[in-house]
Amino acid sequence: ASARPPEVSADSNDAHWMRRAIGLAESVLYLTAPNPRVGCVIVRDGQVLGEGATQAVGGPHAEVMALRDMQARGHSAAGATVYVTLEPCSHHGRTPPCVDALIAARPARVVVAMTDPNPLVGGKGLARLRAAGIPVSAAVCAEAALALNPGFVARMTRRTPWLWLKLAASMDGRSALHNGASQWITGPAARADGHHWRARSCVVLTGSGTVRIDNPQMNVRHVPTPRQPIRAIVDTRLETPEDARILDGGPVWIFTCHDDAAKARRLEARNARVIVLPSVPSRPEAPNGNLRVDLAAMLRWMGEHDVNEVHAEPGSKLSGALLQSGCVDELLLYMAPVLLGDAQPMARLPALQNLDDARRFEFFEATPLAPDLRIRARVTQN
Ligand code: AOF
Ligand code: ZN
Repeated sequence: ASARPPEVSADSNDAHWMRRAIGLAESVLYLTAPNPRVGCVIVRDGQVLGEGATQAVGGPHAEVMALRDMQARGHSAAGATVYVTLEPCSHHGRTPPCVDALIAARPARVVVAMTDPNPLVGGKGLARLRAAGIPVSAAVCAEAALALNPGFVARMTRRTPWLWLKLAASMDGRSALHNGASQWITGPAARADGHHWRARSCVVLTGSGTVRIDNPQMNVRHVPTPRQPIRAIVDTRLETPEDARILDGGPVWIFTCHDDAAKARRLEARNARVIVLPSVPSRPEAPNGNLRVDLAAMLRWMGEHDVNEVHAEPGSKLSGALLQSGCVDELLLYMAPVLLGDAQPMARLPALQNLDDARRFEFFEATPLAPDLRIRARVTQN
């Protein structure tokens, strides 16, 4: 047999097995919050000895699941390579350090996709493996691994969650009729897809206007999920009705600037938690006008309360405010093949004097969800 250059074949195998580990992490997309989704595969001579993914918070990490799977199949890690999508943890959190379990199992090598942005780990896991004499390779499929956990990385590095803004609009960027009539603009496929994004999030966020007009539940329905996200409402004047359907079941966070203890007590009797935050002018260009909740302060509060991913589904006013205050990381734009004419804009933003002041995005994905289209756009400038 002709010998292939060993480093080339090793590299392509590494990417192959890491992609399998990423697939395992994707299988727990709805489960692990606030922990990151991590996958792990243990391989020897092209054979999978064991594999696993992170369990619900407080449960075992991916490496421990894979080692248990390996032992249950009657294998040991001698001579094997461990592929893991995130650097193994080196700290005592809710569970003991995965590096200890790996060092005890003594694989020939460990390959990771990315280091753990958690400052409690941050390279220490890799250093401990190397110090124990186990060779480590890093940065295999790093971009795909990062995409598994944008919110965990955001919370660890900038202390605020990752925020998706979902907008459903006509081709002319309109969301509802001027008379406020709320109707489904997009079809069932787009609606089900929206529930997938809710399911992966820690928090589903909307505004009190939407709660009062549409009376939505904002929970996950059209996809099976082991966990419901927390629902949250931006409610500047604390106007959420006590009989709103969103308050049925599960915790709801209400962010307000209106410190009304009696109303707060009535809402708290309905499972809500009322969080009073500072206010800012609702229109930065007209600072003496109305006030609204400081949305950046809300995101900092969420970051302190273990929120990785926020899925925002607000009306046009809060959509505009989130965009204007630089809170949006990505748009999920569901576009229906319809023109609505003079209706509500999908996001209410002030008129521009200068095109240089326009908000700019980068389209990076367009998916047909017949009859609609899902466009993903990254914010390039806040
Ligand atoms: C891993 N493998 O599968 C995950 C890791 O409180 P604990 O013990 O569950 O620790 C949570 C931290 O562990 C989390 O913040 C992150 O740094 C890391 N997650 N590490 O080795 C895994 N999910
Ligand atoms: Zn761990």
